[in-house]
Amino acid sequence: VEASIPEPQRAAWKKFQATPFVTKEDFEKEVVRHVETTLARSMFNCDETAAYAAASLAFRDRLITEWNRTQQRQTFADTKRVYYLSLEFLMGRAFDNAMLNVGLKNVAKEGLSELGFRIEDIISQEHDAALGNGGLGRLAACFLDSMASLNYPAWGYGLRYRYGIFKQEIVDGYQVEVPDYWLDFNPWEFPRHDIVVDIQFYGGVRKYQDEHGRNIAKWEGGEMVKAVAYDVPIPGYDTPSTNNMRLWSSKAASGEFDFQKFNSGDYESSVADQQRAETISAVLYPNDNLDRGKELRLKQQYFWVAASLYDIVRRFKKSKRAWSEFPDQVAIQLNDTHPTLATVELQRILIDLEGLEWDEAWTIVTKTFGYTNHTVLPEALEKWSVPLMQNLLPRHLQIIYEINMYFLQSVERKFPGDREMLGRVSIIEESQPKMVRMAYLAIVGSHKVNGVAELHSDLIKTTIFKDFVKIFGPDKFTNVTNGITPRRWLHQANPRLSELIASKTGGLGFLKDLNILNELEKFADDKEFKKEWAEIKYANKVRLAKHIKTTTGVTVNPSALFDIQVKRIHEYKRQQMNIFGVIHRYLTIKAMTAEERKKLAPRVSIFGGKAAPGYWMAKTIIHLINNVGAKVNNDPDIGDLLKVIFLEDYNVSKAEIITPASDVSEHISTAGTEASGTSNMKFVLNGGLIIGTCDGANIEITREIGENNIFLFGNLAEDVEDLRHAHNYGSHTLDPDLLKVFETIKSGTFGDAGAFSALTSAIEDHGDYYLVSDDFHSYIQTQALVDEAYKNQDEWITKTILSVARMGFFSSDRCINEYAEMIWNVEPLAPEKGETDGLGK
Ligand code: CR1
Repeated sequence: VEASIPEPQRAAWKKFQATPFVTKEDFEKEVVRHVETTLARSMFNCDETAAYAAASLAFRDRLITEWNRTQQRQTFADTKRVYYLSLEFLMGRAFDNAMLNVGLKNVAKEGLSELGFRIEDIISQEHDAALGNGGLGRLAACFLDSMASLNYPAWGYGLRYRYGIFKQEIVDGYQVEVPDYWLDFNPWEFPRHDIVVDIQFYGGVRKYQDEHGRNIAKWEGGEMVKAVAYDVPIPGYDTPSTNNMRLWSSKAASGEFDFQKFNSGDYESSVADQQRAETISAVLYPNDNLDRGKELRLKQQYFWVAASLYDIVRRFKKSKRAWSEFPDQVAIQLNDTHPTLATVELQRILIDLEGLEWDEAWTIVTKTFGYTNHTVLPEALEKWSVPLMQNLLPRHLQIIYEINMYFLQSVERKFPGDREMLGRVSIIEESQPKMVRMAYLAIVGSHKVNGVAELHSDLIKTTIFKDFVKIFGPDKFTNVTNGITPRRWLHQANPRLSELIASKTGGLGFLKDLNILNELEKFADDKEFKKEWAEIKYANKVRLAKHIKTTTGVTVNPSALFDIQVKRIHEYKRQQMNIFGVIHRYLTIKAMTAEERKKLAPRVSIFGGKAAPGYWMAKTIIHLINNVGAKVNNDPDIGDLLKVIFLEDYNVSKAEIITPASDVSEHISTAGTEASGTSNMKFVLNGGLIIGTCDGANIEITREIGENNIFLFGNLAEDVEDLRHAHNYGSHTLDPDLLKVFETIKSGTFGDAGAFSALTSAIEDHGDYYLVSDDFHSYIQTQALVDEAYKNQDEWITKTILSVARMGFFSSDRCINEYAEMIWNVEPLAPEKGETDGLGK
């Protein structure tokens, strides 16, 4: 490409190429330029919002320059790229992250200060990019950070929702949802109005034979919508590599049809068409671990998958390689089943548009894709109704049937005569209406399937995908335990702790190789170090206490034990068990003498998390937490001994304040239900202990940090089925302490007793599916152990230091290297030597 440009022209471009700023002066110059030109303001009307905008734009320009270089380098090297397809990217704020990753936070801090601003105030101007629900979306964000930091040539592909996850308000104890219109001003995205893809829906399939007698299928008619690309640069930490997250936005295809309508005076319906098109990328579905099967969701999925594949295929075709080399150039990871249609779409492109034979095409497809499963919960496993798909994507449904036919033929060959097996593993469920089982399609269309923690990966092999292990063999199934990026979840969220660790481990190297934390073990008994360690935790608790005061009006004592459970509200995560435990504690304190009360460790129970708008039970849990808080926090008998806080609108930027402030955090899902959990890792990495069940990544955390440093309780996954059976078919006696809690609720102590009857009757009358009663005693006892342990602060601090020292395994860098080696077969592409000149340090 470069050779085609004449030398003098090339020289001119080189001479005037954009140079990323490095010095404070250049940064300030850029900020002022953006204030005065981009924003058309001046020093006289530059408020904090404008300063944030200008400073971010200065960084965006810088990132885009590096982005361009990275893309050129990758194109030139022509090596394999990874494409991470995710309907959710829960990025949070970008500004602080960008400053830290390029190593210019101090430069920006001083520069802003000279211009009259405090950097903290500017950082807090930013609206979270909240394009996700919970762990699955945040995992995708951590992965992007790691892929860039490790110099992998990798792109994220997602949807540019106009509304991210709703904002939660608490009104009279109830959750109220408010739309999150976040695009008013977003300096981090880069619209690519020249990158537009036509996406087709509905219509029909015409089959005919061409002049060579080949059978041709053509998808015709229907509706067209345009997908417009928006690029968000993803800076790596301490490397110039800057990857891309491409988000698609839907727009009406203003084809002839619309103009005709418009000209014939049918203005309204041409506007309606436009709105219908824009609806596709309008809103993130606010469900976590729940599938609702709505047509618009399927439209979102195909729209995003088709645009992304068009882009990927176009890039591949530029290289003029043979199709058989596609899997050597492209690895596509399916983040859950949401993008599974991509396997079908690639098959369609290859056979219908590129003229490949079925088998040749399907070999390419399966070599290209990998599928990550994130849940075993039946209500979260995606299924699409056949009639719905027939209508929206008629050609894809045909291809799915054909994939299924060939697949079932291969099963039949392997297990002759096993008709039940065929029925069980069929991609099409023979129900009324018939359903397409997306997880099965994803397995058949991929070369690797992975779970996200060891227990979870074992469970999928022995339960929901058992038959597929028999069919494909065990090697197709693997585990990649989740991880988190230490850049955001240690360095950014807890700068003082990061600094202290750096001072003892020879600098910030641990942010790139988290195993270096191991060196902290030798300070676990170092008096001076422990003092500083404890001071930092205290300061973080003070910061959270201030946040609690300003947002709820409640004063909490920063010396009390902070017990935190923040995550989506879900029955399987068992916030209800936590609040029942809090009520039990309240009753216990009430029954104590003044002398007994003196011996008690004061506690603050902190909750946070959103309930899906249609999840009534989860909303009831929020209501109960708030009503218990209202009662307990105002009971003069109780004072500082117990406070109950519900933090409104839990999101990524609030997590950055909350996570460093825990003494104990709760990860108490029914064993076998939480695939991994990732906040458990964040809390431990920030010097908090865990109370948790033997579930998800808690098990591996225990293995790494040692069982003396974690409070485990409850029944094991292997016993859950029998317990549930006993509830339904045996005699079901409930825990007596739990029954006392229920009596108190029913007596109206926490307001209208009827409001909470669903919570108690789920346990008393409906089989207690999540084993709250079975685990309650063990939970309460373990909480008492927590109280005891906390009294010995010296030992407690040692435990937290040892835990942090042993958390190296949970870096998302380790995960990404595992994916790269076991699933993607890609190598990092390190920047050339001179390229690092642009870096801040
Ligand atoms: C799981 O519930 C896990 C994340 C990321 C969630 C959680 O335990 O940490 O995925 N699953 O792997 C999910 O959202 C749709 O499934």
